Amino acid sequence: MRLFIAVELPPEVREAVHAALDPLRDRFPRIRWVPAENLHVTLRFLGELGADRQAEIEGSMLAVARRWEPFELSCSGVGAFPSGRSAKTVWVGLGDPGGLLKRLAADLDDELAAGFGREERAFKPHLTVARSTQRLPLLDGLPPLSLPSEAFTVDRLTLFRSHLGGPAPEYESLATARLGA
Ligand code: 3AM
Repeated sequence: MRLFIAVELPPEVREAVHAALDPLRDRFPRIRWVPAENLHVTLRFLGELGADRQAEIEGSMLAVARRWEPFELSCSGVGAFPSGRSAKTVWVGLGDPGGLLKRLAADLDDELAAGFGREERAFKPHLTVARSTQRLPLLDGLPPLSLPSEAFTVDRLTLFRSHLGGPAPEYESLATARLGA
């Protein structure tokens, strides 16, 4: 199973982010835009693992979640990787003033290290919103976008299974762990 652990977004935030990107989507309709229902914050990609590892992952998620309390995040602008002029990935950044999301991802990484190794790449809080196979000037002359400004609450971790192969991946929620429970 192809697995990852993420923070889900409230449906109204997913829809608002998706709608805010309409002007950009109108300019570049042919790149792969992430459908609203797939928007999430990946905390840790686990990769292909046997179903026999699921209980261990859930145990780690619960151990971490118990040490935390719910906290707030908000959207903070649009960016692109590697750069706005020559982009393959477009993302919406997340305002995480206390660095809590980063610490949560690090806590999860520590908990998973013994069984699953460590994530080598630095954690950057974001929502991936579009992917392109070619590098394109996706953010050149960025049209005005009004991202949702209200904060939303991070109150659980979710283990997702990716089903690839369709026009967009399908993310199946396998388990959740509530922060502070
Ligand atoms: O939501 P984002 O885009 O941050 O890019 C994939 C996505 O992250 C990432 O896991 C999330 C759910 O699919 N992902 C896919 N393959 C990966 C890999 N080999 C990967 N992250 C790290 N290494």
